[in-house]
Amino acid sequence: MAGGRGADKHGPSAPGKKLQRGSTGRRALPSDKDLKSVRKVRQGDAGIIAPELPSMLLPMKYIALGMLAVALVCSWQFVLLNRSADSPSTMHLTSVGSLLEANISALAAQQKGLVSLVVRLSEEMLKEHDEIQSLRARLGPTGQPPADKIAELRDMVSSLKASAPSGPQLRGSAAVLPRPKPGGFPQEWLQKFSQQELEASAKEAEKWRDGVKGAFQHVWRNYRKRAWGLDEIRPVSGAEGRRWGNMGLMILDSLSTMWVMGLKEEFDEAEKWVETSLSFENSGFVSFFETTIRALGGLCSAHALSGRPVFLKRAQELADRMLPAFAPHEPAFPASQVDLGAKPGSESGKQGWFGGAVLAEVGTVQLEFRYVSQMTGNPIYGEKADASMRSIIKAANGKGLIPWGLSRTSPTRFVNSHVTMGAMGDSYYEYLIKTYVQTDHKEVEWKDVWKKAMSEMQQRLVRKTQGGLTYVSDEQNEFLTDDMGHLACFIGGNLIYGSRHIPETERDASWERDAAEITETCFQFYHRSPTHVGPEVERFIPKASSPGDMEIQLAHSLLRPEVIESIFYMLYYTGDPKYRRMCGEIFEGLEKYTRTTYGYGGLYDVRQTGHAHVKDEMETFFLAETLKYLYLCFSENPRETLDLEEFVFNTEAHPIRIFRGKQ
Ligand code: DMJ
Repeated sequence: MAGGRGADKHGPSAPGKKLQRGSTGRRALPSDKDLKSVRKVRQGDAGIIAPELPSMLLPMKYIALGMLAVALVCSWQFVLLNRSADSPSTMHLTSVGSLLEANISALAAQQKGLVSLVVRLSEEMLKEHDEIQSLRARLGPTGQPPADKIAELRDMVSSLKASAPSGPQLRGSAAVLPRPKPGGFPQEWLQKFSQQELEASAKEAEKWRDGVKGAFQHVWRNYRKRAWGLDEIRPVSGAEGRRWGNMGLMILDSLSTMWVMGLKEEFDEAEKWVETSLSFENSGFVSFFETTIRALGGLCSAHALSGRPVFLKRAQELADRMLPAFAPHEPAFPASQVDLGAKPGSESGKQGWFGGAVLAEVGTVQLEFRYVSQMTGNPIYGEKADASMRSIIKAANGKGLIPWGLSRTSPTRFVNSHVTMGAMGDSYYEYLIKTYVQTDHKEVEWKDVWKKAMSEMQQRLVRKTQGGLTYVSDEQNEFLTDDMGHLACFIGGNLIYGSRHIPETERDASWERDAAEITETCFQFYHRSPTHVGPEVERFIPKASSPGDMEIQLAHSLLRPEVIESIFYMLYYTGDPKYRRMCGEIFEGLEKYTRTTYGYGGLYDVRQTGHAHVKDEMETFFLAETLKYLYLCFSENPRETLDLEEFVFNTEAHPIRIFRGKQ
């Protein structure tokens, strides 16, 4: 618990106090609590309780010496008793004499035991004393660990971390994720907020964190009972939901959330299902994009988190079934739809509603396919994904911002002029920076394109209303629409994430400023809605002042994650308690207006508070993303639940391990 430190320092159990004189005038023996405190000094964070050590050392010394004195007296008494028991005169004593002899022997035996006990105790005390003294010597005169020692320790920890091999063979246990440690807030947080503020914020979030876990369990219970192995469950009727390829999409998309929430039993059961019942044979044609981010991403992540080989095996099988959908020529895009069960020789890919290629679809493949290559050692998956991305970048011809429609003919060209951070464009930009992170910041080409795109976005798409709302507009035929979709709200988080991952010398301070302002605007999607659930699209009125500067354009909600996602990144890096409160408000809105008998349903109109407005539809991303980001926001220190130096989220919030080199 975060509050533990303060209590140790000043509370009634302070070791210095306990070792004061007892009522008899002699020094009291250390109590259990005192001994625990001594142990704490040895095992815990020495810097925190170090100031109490000096007051403790003196009594410890006296006690130890006292013990030795008692031991000496006892030994002497023992020798005397033994002598009298062995004396020849006692051989001629009567039965009274024999009784006395027996008593003396018993007494001698007791004394013997007592002496060895005292000796053992004294030895223990002296050992403790020596250890405390050496600890004290290492702490130096201030009682605080020297800064260079701390730096040395940090280096040691990070080099150990870096050299720790990742991969299936070494990650077989369920203990890969560091569990939250009590009270350890990041230094960066502590520079802006006091320990007390951060503790109060974490405390406030406890009920929300338990609530979010409960929300997941509520859905899962019903899914297990009524729709186990199906792609979706309907949250109002409890019937089977939409079909996505008959592959238990709900299970695949929920694995990583269960792991992050520590739902081990549920995770184990899902693993068994993946091992014994998952089949891609009867999928028919499925969306290449959705299958990549939800199913393949879910399996890769389950493997990255748990290290259990079955997930990699099934991920590779799925990737193999998807490979034929990649065009063997320029542009090397995957088809929009893929038949996972296609028989050899039959058509496995086909186009969707849009004849060409959708930017977000063909530009959101790298994290998952590269992971399969890295873990299996077969480069083909990553190469296909990279080729698709390179076809886009080639068509961009040096531009950062690009329209979302591309031709599938060579040379690739753009077939519309709709530039957006929302639907159709979003995750292409997201994956540019994340691929750079996934390569442990080694492949700079992706980062350079991302940087270009972000500065062009700031110049062309980012605007501010008179009321002070910073938003990211779509651009069509070179005109701003002043619309911003919920999907585009991911960009706040992506901006701060990217700016924290690129070299400091390349950072633009305005990214972090815009990240905060855009996230604030996106929160207003929810805050200004009567249900506190945000709508799908808002329109901004640049010349209006608040609150007339934002109007709902599309009023429904699919319980999307992007706003919470950005709040999560802002909290992760800044620690500002206001972000937790934002998530708290959103979560309470979701609980109140979208919870149903069998799950959580989207809303037809976020302005209506009646239950008639709840849809009988629940996307699997609600479990994969919305609940996961909420849970992380409510964690005491999210980076101890999920460390972004070790993992990168795919666009479906599945953590994928950052690749640190060849296996
Ligand atoms: C998710 O499936 C992914 O985040 C994707 O990139 C787009 N949006 C949905 C959720 O809104």
